[in-house]
Amino acid sequence: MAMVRTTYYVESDMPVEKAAKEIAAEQSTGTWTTVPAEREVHENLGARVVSAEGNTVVIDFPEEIFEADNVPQILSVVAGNLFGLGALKACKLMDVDFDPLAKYYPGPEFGIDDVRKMLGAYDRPLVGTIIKPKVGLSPARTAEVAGEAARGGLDLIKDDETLTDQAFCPLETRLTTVMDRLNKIHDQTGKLTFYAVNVTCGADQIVERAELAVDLGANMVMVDILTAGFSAVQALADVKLGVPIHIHRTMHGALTRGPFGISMPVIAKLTRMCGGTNLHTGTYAGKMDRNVCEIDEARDALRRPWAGYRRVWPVASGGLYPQKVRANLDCYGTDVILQAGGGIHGHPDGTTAGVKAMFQAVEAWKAHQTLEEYAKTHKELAGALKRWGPSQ
Ligand code: RUB
Ligand code: CA
Repeated sequence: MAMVRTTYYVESDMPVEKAAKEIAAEQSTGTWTTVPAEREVHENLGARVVSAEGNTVVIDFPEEIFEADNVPQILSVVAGNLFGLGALKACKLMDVDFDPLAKYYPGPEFGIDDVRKMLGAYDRPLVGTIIKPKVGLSPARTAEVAGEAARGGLDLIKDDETLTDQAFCPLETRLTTVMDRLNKIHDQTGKLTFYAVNVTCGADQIVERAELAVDLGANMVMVDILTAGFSAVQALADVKLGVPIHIHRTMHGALTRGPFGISMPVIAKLTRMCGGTNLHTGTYAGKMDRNVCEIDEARDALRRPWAGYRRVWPVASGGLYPQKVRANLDCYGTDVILQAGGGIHGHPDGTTAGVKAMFQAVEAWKAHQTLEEYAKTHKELAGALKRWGPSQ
């Protein structure tokens, strides 16, 4: 019988072996006391404690306990009630080996290689931006900012996580206005720029909204995967939208930062299974909290060969600006999307200069030069250094 192996970090006043047994029971066939039919069902569906040492508990769940292509049900098993068990002081789902279930998932329609081909961008990281201010711009102003970014040679422009279809910037008008601008620039320069329009909404509407976006000319869509749910992305992958799906992880801190939760590598694996092409995985230097081991593992979960899926992009984002590029590229390498919002639009000479400064920081990294050296012949980078201080 194939097993889905899970690894938990556990803290409890009770011995770790006992805590492990309680988790295995609660999440499979048991409860706090024995019930008559338990013995009949335990044989086939009971979870087994593989090991319990220090704070690490490894539990195997039989494949049969899962409804294989139902992510909410899978999460209810491996990441459900256990977090509420009174005997546990900390409990974090660190890893899941989804191999027995992977074949039931569509995986991404587009991966790193497809996107590189579409952009004609090889041997370098991609550079993207989040339109800022994150909310409040009209469709026309959004398109202006997008146009300025595209003129700098940017690869990807995205909405922010809280912008969907509000009255001040309706999705349809925003999308068509932005794409109109980007298509004109594409015609003039030959350079494609993706626009990830945020189609996040309720389960009853998301497929329709994403299909409408594609019909209206979207070349990428974005979903807030944790607020919308993994199955929202799976539903989009199932209909084969024909465009890559950018995944924002807003709300992840509620799962990844505290004593109880789910680690980023697990979120990364599920995102890839469900069909995401880009996933925010954090920065090695930037404004958001980080757990370096989890970034490493999430990065690898997206890029390593796995289950025949396409390799997909980690996205470094959150407080990025040219001075933070080196630290991120040293750890991510070139198969990464570097994304800067304030670090591009806050450039003293504006958005186009901000994009150029980001690319110049990438070039400096490739050329093994300090930003200060490179800035001697690159004025946009010099402007960024003046604005945000010396290289780090
Ligand atoms: C970053 C931003 C994103 C963060 C979220 O803007 O808007 O929502 O990347 O964090 P800015 P994470 O570049 O102005 O800081 O990517 O870690 O989930
Ligand atoms: Ca944001």
